[in-house]
Amino acid sequence: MDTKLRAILPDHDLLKMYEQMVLCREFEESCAEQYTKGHITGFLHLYSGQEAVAVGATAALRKDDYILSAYREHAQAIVRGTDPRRVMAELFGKSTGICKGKGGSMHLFDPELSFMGGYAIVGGQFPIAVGLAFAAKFRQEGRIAACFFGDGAVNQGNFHEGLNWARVWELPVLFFCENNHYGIGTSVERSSALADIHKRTCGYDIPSERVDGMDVMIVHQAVKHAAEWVREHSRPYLVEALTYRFRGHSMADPGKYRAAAEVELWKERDPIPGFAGRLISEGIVGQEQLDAIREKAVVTVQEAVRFAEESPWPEEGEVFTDIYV
Ligand SMILES: Cc1ncc(C[n+]2csc(CCOP(=O)(O)OP(=O)(O)O)c2C)c(N)n1
Ligand SMILES: [Mg+2]
Repeated sequence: MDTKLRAILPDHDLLKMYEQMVLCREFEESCAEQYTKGHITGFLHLYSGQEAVAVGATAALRKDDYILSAYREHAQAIVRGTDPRRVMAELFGKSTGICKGKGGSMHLFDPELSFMGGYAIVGGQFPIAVGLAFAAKFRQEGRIAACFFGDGAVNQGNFHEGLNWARVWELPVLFFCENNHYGIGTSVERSSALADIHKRTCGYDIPSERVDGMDVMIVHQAVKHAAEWVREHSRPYLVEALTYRFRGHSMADPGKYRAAAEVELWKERDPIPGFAGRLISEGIVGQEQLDAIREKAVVTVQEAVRFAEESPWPEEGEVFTDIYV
């Protein structure tokens, strides 16, 4: 991108995006440690490598826009504003968790912040996003539903039904594909007849584009434009961001299906040092300030872990509350 950062956003916003990416990375790496210690159990899918996507996109949305995601969603919740302590406590299964410890890693939910989950069923978020957008349109609220999903979700019937109804009913849904090139161990090329995911919307007359998901500013600008378009026209739009997860699918995945050289190549495009380099070279910040931002993130995550450790387990009587029976 040739344009100077300051021409796009004020320093404060640029630094905030850097801060959020660093916080997400620290949070996820700490989760990995807590998992190996046995403090986090069950499935754990980490976001390291994909930070530019959640951060760039969320910053381009309105505060009351709905956000939905899949099960790799700690970063999306934290960037939206959920207290990292309550996210970590949720992962630990503690009563202070954002879902009282009953949802766990894959089912974060924070309706006060319009963060509507957290879905472990691949593609489970599509019909819900479409329904939320329908409600928003019906109530004339002017907000949109931003629906994050992986490349692995686009061969689900839900994806196609969602696109179809969003277009037929002219609903304000921003479909946002985080194409990290793999659904568990299967590459997009092996699972999709048309690997250019953004092109798949042509069957539903929905505009779309593909962007570099390792560049927070590119993601931000694309989503800003897309979200404005969705709001203005009350019509769906799809953005596909090309990204990469640095870790395995989940903590249980040794990742044997990817060549080490491929992973290394993508790590060279790590969105965090890449953005740091630009902030420095454009005179927006110095190395000392960047170090201080990292230090602050480390402390925030340490506090989140301590909070989770010290929090009580849910009471036995809680077993039957907040559930469908
Ligand atoms: C309906 C359904 N089918 C299969 C699974 C098993 N499964 C869990 S994750 C996953 C891959 C999804 O990949 P992608 O959408 O690309 O997300 P990523 O893990 O790359 O973030 C599959 C098939 C599931 N959870 N739900
Ligand atoms: Mg994927």
